[in-house]
Amino acid sequence: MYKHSYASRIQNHTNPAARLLLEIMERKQSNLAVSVDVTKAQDFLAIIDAVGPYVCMIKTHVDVIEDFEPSLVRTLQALSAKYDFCIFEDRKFADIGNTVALQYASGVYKIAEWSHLTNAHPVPGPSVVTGLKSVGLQRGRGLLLLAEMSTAGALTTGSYTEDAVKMARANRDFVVGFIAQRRMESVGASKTDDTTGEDFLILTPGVGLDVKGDGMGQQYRTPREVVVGAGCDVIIVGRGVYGTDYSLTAKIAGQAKRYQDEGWKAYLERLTA
Ligand code: S5P
Repeated sequence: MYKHSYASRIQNHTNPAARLLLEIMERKQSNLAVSVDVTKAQDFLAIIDAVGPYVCMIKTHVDVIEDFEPSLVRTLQALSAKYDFCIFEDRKFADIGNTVALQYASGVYKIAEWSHLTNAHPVPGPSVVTGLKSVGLQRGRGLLLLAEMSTAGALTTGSYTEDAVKMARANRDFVVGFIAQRRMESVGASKTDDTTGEDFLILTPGVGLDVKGDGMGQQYRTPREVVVGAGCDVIIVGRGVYGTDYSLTAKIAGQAKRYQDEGWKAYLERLTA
């Protein structure tokens, strides 16, 4: 059982984005990240305004927003300051180093300018980290590698996952952890997760309290299964929080509070088990 508290782990990280996330988690007593996957800027902002008090992080897919304008990012940053949450653009970079550096810094979205954390598929090998790091490190940004996915039949298993952990170990100033379904410290190591002396942030999607899947391959586990059973740090919840009617902001806020409570209760159970 991984028993280290979020507060005690801040000192294990030099990366400013990793430290900020752990500080916010402790301050707000929240290990909930809400993934806001909606296509209208107005809905996007209304959901963030509703869930803001309950989350440590907002995860975005900016490229699905149909009426995106650069001002939306400034509003998002203002909400991040108002409600005290980190921003994680779930870009899933997966190209050669030179291309991902351009995609991260430039284009319409200029992700590196506003997103504390982003992520990458390890599939191109270490050069994907080198490219992103050349843009993000100097700005105090952090990277998560997708070591495992939540979907049925995902190819992210065995030696692929092990190689993702190796890529992270070689870049600990920038790679702060993983998108994964369990802890990763013991992968490729002969010790248990909590005795390696390593500290990766484990952010875990595929979390839901009411349903087990979405009919398109997504697989859900409960916050307790993820945090106590698998030792993960942050639960990422999308549709389980905001449902299908985005105008029901009081209900959305209630769901966020429900997931915050469940996630934190599970964390306290893990610490004291
Ligand atoms: O393995 C993964 C990795 C990610 S980042 N499985 C996922 O579902 N995600 C993302 O988490 C996905 O892109 C989506 O934004 C979110 C899950 O949303 P939900 O509505 O199924 O909770």
